[in-house]
Parts: sequence; structure tokens; C-alpha cells
Amino acid sequence: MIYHLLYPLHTAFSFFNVFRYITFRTIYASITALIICFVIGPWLIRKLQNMQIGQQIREDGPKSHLTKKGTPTMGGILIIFAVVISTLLWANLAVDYVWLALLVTVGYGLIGFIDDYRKLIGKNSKGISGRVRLSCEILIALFVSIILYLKPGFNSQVTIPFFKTVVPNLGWGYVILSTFIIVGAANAVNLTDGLDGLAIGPAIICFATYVLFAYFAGNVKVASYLQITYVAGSGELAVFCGALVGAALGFLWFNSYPAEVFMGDVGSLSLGGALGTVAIITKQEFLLAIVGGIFVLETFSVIFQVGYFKLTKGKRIFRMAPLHHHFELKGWAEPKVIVRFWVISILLALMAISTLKLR
Ligand code: 57M
Repeated sequence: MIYHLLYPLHTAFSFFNVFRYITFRTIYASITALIICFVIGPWLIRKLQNMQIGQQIREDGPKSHLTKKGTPTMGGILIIFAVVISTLLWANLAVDYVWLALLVTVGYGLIGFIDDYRKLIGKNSKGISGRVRLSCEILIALFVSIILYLKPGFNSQVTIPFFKTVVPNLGWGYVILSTFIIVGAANAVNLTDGLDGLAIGPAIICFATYVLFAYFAGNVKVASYLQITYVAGSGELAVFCGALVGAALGFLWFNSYPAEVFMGDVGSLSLGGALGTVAIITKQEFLLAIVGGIFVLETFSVIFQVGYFKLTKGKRIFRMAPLHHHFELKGWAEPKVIVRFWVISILLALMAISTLKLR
């Protein structure tokens, strides 16, 4: 809105030219979302506490988690609110990619919200049935993927990191891939969200990395220089990612160890869904597996653990899955696991950025 209201004034006052620049708007989208979190966060946490929206803790988990009982959850509402307001303020709303990204963020947030709410009403750790939840996630992702596929100017080629000349065109297969990436990313972030700040840290790093990729992909000159696919309008997603970085930093302020609030499924599903959508629109689909490597690792730890557990009728690869529980049970202090996962995430982001130069 700020863009639409203030940029036209540049004809009278050249100062207003600054609102044209994606870089400027990305920075201020980030700052705005961060400030929204700072201002509303304490109020929301008090509200959640008063409404007794407190976490139920599974008794079969690491014992250290039992002390977390009653920590307010559903803090993801704060992230979504900050992202939506900040994006509406700073992005160019004539670009439909912005609306698609917001649709997934809010849609997945809503699924998570209903799930969290059901858990709280039932006072247990089971929400809506896995099948119903997955179906809703697939429906939203499929809808967005089809819109993208049919959109003139958006091609169904995929980018393979480190191989710039290999750009296979998947045709309708792109719809399936893109649905899988959005749903997969949402669930991977959800699985990772099991220690204070563990999911939000890598999420910040991922969105910060995608600020770069969205900006580059949306600039015809830079895209051609770096030999990446040019996606007209995708630069506006840098503003969206900037808002996510700000909101996630603001949430981390309260979620850092020892957490005053958890994000809940409302937060983890919407963050993951947003991440998957950004990866698709910027045409950096497989790069997400590198930059979001922590989420991938956590997911595979669950797949292998559950598979092995079933095959061997009760044997385990890890002490407990997802992977962070394994390290906790090995005796690592919670903050150590968290910060080490952040360090790895930064390393992965650097490797992802290096794909711009390597081919
Ligand atoms: C949710 N979330 C937390 C919080 C957060 C298939 C199976 C492996 C699935 C997996 C699972 O359900 N994962 C998804 C992970 C929960 O956090 C809530 O959930 C939201 C995110 N969805 O925002 O509202 C707990 O995580 C802790 N937490 C923090 N700080 C945070 O900032 O400490 C969360 C956020 C919170 C809190 O304790 O209560 C969760 O439940 O872990 N299941 C599991 O993760 C279970 N693993 C398991 O059963 N593994 C088995 C194999 C064979 C399947 C094994 O390895 O033996 C473990 N989960 C728990 N305890 N809590 C088992 C033990």
C-alpha cells in the first residue's frame, strides 16, 4: 500500500523515487514486521496465557521437555499477522506472485490453527486426522501450482543446482513436483519444530537466502548475468521474504531458549508452505533441499527411524526421531543442539548461494 500510495508522488518530489526500489522496500518490510512482533508479541503471549492456550507435552519424550508444559503455543499467529501486514504495506500488490505466496501462508496457517485448536480443546497432542490435514495441504498447494502452470510467462522448467545448462521441462509434471515441494516443506518445518528456536533459526536463514534469489530472478540483467531463469515480477517476493525474515526474527525474540511461546502448527505449516512457494516461484525448486537441509535431515531421520522401527519390529537407528531428540538423549544441552543446527544451516545457505557462480 505504501508503494502504491507514495511512489506516484515521485513526479512531484524526487525523494519518493526510493519507494520504487525492491531493496529499499525489502529492508523496510523486514523492519516493519520485526517492530509489529515487538509491539504485539508480549500482548499476544499474555492473551494466549490467559486463554490457557498452553502446550501439552508428550510423556514419552525427553524428560527435559516436561518442564515446558503450559508454555503458550500458537505464536505463529504473530508471524502470520506481521508478514501479511508488512507485505501488504511494502510489496507491489499488482504482482500476482505476492498474492499466491500470501494465500499459501494464510491457508496453511489456517490448517495449522484448526489443528492446534483441536489439540487444545482435546487437551492432548493429537489434532485433526493426518489424512484430512494432508488433503487440505495438497488442495491448496495443487491450486497454487495449477495457477502457476497456466500463468503466461511462467515456464515448467526446473533448475538443477550446480548444473546451469540442465533445465528439464516437466510439463504437467511440474504441477506434481511443485505440490510435493510445498506440502513437503510445510511438514518438514513442522517436524523440526521441537526445540526452542530450532525451526525458526533455519527458517530465517532460508528466507534471507531466498531474498537474494528472488531479487536476482526478478531482475532481467542480473538473471542473465548469473544465468538463472528470469521470472518477471518475482523480485516482489524479495519483499515478502524480507517480511518473513523480520517476522521470524521478531518471533525468535520470544521463542529463544527458554521459550516464552511456541509457534504451533499454525506457525510451522505456514512458514514451510511459504518457503516451498517461494522456492517454486523463484525457479529454485531443488535449491530448497540444500538451503533447507536441516529440515530435510530432520524429515529423513523420521522416515528412516519409522521405516526401520517397523521393519525390525521395534529396533531404532537413532535414540529418538526427529534427529534433535537423538542429540538431546545423548546428553547435549538443548541450546547446544539448537545453535549447532543453526551453524549447519548457515553453512548450507552459503553453499546454496555458491550455486549462483558454479555450474
Ligand atoms: C511436532 N512438535 C513437538 C509446538 C510446536 C512421525 C513422528 C516422528 C512425528 C513427530 C511429530 O509429531 N512431530 C511434529 C513436533 C511439540 O511442539 C509443538 O508442536 C508444534 C510444531 N508442530 O510449535 O506447539 C513439542 O516440541 C517441543 N518444542 C520446544 N520448543 C519449541 O519452540 O521445546 C516445540 C517448539 C513441544 C515441546 O516439547 O511440546 C513434539 O511433539 O515433539 N513425533 C515426534 O516428534 C515424536 N517422536 C517419536 O515418537 N519417535 C519415535 C519413532 C519411532 C516414531 C522414536 O524415535 O522412537 C516425539 N515427540 C515428542 N516426544 N514430543 C516423541 C517424544
